[in-house]
Amino acid sequence: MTANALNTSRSQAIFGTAQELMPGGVSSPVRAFRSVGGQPIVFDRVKGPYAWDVDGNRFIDYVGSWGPAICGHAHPEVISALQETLEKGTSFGAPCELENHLAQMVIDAVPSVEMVRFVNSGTEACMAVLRLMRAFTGRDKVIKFEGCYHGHADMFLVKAGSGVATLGLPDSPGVPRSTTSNTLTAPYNDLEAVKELFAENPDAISGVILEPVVGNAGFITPEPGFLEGLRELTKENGALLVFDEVMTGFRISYGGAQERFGVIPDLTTMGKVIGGGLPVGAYGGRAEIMAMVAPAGPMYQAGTLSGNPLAMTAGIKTLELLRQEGTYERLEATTQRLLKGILKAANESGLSITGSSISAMFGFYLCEGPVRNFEEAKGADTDRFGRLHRSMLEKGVYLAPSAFEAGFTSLAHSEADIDATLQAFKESFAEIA
Ligand code: KE4
Repeated sequence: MTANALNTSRSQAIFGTAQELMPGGVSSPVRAFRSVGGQPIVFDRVKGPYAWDVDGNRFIDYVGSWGPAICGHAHPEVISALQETLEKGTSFGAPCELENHLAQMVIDAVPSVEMVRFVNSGTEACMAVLRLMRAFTGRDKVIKFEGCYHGHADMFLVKAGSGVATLGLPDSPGVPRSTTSNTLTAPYNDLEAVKELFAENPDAISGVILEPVVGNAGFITPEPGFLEGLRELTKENGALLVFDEVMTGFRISYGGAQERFGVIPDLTTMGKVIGGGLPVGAYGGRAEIMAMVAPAGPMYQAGTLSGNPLAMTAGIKTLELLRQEGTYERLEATTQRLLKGILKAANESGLSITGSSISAMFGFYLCEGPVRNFEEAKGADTDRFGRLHRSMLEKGVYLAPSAFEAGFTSLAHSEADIDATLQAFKESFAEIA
């Protein structure tokens, strides 16, 4: 497809109206293409590894609804399971056995989780887990890392990643200083900085929360010893270690990053994949900590649609598909081949690039490597990434519309899809070099 051959007239008309109805025309900021330029593509439908826009253009999709579509979009078995549950209604607001079923699957899969509470988004899960950290330890401060994103709750909007980084926003207005004064930050992969924060705040830090593999500042992996060091530091200081696995959960492995790296936190947040495309978040961990959550204990958290049968059904079927033999070997092979091909194509065009992949997550930066933290990630050429993004769209490949997001593959991405993607990268790198 030659450049500018993409007809996006209906997308433009629909998005034009959207901007009159909703701030920025979107329901979530990163979708607005603000950092990559051009106008968002309005999706009409998705299936497997593909998305079609309202003008009939097909794209090979590496966003996958930001993580949930790990089995491929609209998997037939998920759809039929949903249709069956739909006959019984959409939301009960009462206990249902499907919650037991998904809860048992999560507990069986994720090493740190002995009990779990379902919510409706990753943001809710992270809000609740912070309240639980504070309730359990009686301490108010929390350590997070620059570039990590734990949803949009006030106390986490400090040097956050994802859309906050994408839009280059200073920490958001409307967040009182009093709310974030207990949020301490350190550079990712910097154990010394964490040690200093503990020394400066004796007996005051409830815990450390992090993305065990960072997917909200591009793609940053933990250096050897980093996760293990945090495990020791938190234990030494009577603080909790919390892995935010909303993105990595059931993607880095069936047991998440904690299983892959062999470092077991005290609490874990989850989302995306466990909802199979419907709104589900969750937090879980050691039973003695979870026993504090109302109504078992005094720490309050609630939600009208939490644990609804439709969302539970999509999550159950998705995890059933993922726990089949060979799933993660397949995801690893697909993603490694893609990433290696991207690096090779960029190098052949003389472009600076650094990147990596783990299981079904990958990312690259248009700069010299390595990128070990958010400061180094910000050194990437985001203007050139914008030109790359637009060029790849013209060639039928849909990348995350931000240099500060990770890429996602799925069980539906075929060898032919990867070959077509690598051909598009080769042509696009030549255009932007
Ligand atoms: P949600 O509230 O968006 O379901 O989850 C918040 C969240 C928490 N923790 C991690 C590690 C996350 O990645 C997220 C959400 N991820 C972004 C994508 N980088 C969601 C996309 C968006 O904001 O539109």
